[in-house]
Amino acid sequence: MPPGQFLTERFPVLHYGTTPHYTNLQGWTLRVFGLVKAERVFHWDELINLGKKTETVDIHCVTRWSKLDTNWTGIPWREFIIHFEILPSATHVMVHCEQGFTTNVALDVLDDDDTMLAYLYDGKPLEPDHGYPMRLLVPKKYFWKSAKWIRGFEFMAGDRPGFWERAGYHMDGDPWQEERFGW
Ligand SMILES: Nc1nc2c(c(=O)[nH]1)N[C@H]1C(S)=C(S)[C@@H](COP(=O)(O)O)O[C@H]1N2
Ligand SMILES: [Mo]
Repeated sequence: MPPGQFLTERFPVLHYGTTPHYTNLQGWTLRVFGLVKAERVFHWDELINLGKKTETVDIHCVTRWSKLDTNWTGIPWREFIIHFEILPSATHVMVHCEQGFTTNVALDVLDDDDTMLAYLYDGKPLEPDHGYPMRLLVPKKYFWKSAKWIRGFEFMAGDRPGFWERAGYHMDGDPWQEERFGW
């Protein structure tokens, strides 16, 4: 366990704002923009056919709960990014979600085997509260970086704070280093 964390068996729900609900995924899109050679808009059916894997990982919330052996299925980040060209000047990504939530993640953090665009939990579609239809999963970082209800990735040159980072949380958020706050 990372320092300062306690174990929970539950799956707490934590977010700012309200839970979005979708009646269908017809109009759902995921937009890739910023420092890419050409902007892309992915539709649901297209996106989930880009690749698939299942992994079991531990998750750590900055409010000190950790949950072990959580099981997720999604599109591996590395299989996702081969479908567009990221410009060499890009170093970070701003993740954009429903209702304006954002979080910043470094490209070299995303470029790993354990990051994915997750859409199943324990083999079933995500619960609305946990990010249906799709969330980012970055298990190496505090769980606020695992943005729920994702709608876009903006590739950036340099880092910029997202929603919680502007509120004082750490830009990187490594639980093993206890990078909780930015000040
Ligand atoms: N869109 C969005 N994603 C979000 C948040 C949020 O407020 N909005 N909160 C983050 C925080 S602080 C945590 S701890 C996790 C909680 O995920 P869970 O509700 O599935 O446990 O979601 C993260 N993703
Ligand atoms: Mo959190």
